[in-house]
Amino acid sequence: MELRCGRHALDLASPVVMGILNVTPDSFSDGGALYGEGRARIDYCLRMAEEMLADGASILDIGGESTRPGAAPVSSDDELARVLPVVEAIAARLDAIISVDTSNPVLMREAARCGAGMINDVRALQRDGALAAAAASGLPVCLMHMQGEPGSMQDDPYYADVVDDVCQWLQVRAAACEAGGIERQRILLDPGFGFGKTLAHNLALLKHLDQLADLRYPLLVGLSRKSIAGKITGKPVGERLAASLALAQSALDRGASILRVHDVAATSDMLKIWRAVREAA
Ligand code: 8Y7
Repeated sequence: MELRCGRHALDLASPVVMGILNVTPDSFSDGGALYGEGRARIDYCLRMAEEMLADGASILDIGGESTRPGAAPVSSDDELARVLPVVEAIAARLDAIISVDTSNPVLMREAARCGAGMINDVRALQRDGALAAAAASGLPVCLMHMQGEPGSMQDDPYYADVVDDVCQWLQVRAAACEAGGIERQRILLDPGFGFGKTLAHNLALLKHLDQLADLRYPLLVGLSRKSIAGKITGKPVGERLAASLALAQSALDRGASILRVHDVAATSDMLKIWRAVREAA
């Protein structure tokens, strides 16, 4: 299946890697190393983007709002100022599909105008005006499940049946988006690992990801360096690569199409092996 992402086409017949490019000052896994000022910050982002593309990323996900539990909210103006110059610079210089990680309808419109090819919204277009902005952009949208809001989502997550609940919720959101003018063929779904979920919830969602795949929308998953890896291995964020690769491979086996990751080179190698085994006689 081919996804139209602005001026690019994305072939999802085989799974692909989405590289994470955080432009927040407090991104948890890189300690905000990306954050600088002005030209230096944009040049740093360009180098990171180039490296991720060379390492095998098909999509770059650029976000300016940290969704880490307890992170400070960012104003719309600050979010635009962080993200747009980077989208613009990458779109002008690199042949990349740029995904913009935002819940902000103003940024959705502006990013589409600057050359973004996808919208990734952890709030599944529930903010006022977001659905209309995404519809007008003509771009594919990733609808992610989250229980609660980033500040409090890990306090006491509860589900009657996490797999059924998440599948049903995403189906309802997808239907609302289709009714609002977003064609079915540009909708992607994501169970939102770590967003209002205990370890048991995350593991159940991963084990039964095929049930979400059965809804017949392409699936995007973000498992890279997350607490699920930390809780099982006891390792800190910087030492979760092997665990993250194992999680990603489990997701591939159950129908994931896009892997949202920090470690693009390692994930691309894993994906090559996975593909070779799948295509073997
Ligand atoms: C996800 C995500 C994050 C995810 C999608 C992190 C922005 C936290 N996680 N977007 N964003 N899916 N679609 O650890 O799982 O990267 S931020």
